[in-house]
Amino acid sequence: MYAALMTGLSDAGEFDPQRQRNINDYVLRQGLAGLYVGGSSGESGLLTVDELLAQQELVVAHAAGSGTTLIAHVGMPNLRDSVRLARQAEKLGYHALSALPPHSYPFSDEEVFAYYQALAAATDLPLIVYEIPLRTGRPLPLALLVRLLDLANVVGIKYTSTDLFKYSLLRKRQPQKLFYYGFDEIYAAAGMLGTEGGIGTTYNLLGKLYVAVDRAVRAGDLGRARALQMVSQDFVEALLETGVLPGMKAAFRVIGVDCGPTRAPMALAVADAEARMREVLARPAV
Ligand code: NAY
Repeated sequence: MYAALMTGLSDAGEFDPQRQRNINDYVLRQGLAGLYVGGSSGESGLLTVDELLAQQELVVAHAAGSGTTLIAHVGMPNLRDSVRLARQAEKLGYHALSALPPHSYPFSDEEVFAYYQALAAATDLPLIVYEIPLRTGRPLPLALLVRLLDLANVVGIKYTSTDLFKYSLLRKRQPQKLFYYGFDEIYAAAGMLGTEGGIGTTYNLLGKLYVAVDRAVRAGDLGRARALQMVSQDFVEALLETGVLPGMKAAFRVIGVDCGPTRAPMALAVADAEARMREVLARPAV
């Protein structure tokens, strides 16, 4: 189970190394397998490539010796930047890469395929492709996902879609690949169909909860899995009102992790976000 690591910013909205360390310190104590660095949860769509390169360096130095598996997300709107991030991640000793599909224009299936083919060939690192219609504007066809998983160096997929039938069909066609599910609030449902793990935003704060959900699913204890998943659902329901990332940062502030705001234009949707987060975090866990 991997936290899609969040990013520490200063009050003025600059990348803030100390605040990044504050987040890292907390997340590294959650008992997770590793970190997914520079993804959507890290506000990568709002950061510059230089900031993402600096964050990669900081996280690898901070996590050194902790036994944490590090996946660098390198999916940028253009292939050049993605390759630049991927090559640095390889040099720094990241264990794997992942990337959003090209997402700034309505790209064709062949453009998406060519993007992943070039990225997979740019380093020797294993690559995890990504299905996330919420970010790309369209679900990738099953046949394209099957082809992408056949590419050399591609070891698996981060699947962030509610289409669990397509998920199952893809697993059936690519049984040797790794499947990480990306919607935290329904992880157990995908887990029931079979996952190698999950990668998510709320794991930053509730990592231990997701480790427990995953264990319950694997043990076949569906009653416990459901009860634990409900805790995550209450939390995500509150986040959907505050805005997911701004609300997560409010929740971090509530528990004393100084992480700063989100980068504009991303902003809190409500004025009393910290009070809401305090209330939902005070509810008894299972
Ligand atoms: C990342 O950094 O790429 C992700 O974390 C993707 C996974 C998240 N999905 C989206 C659409 O952002 O963790 C989820 C999501 O925030 C959570 O399930 C709440 O809906």
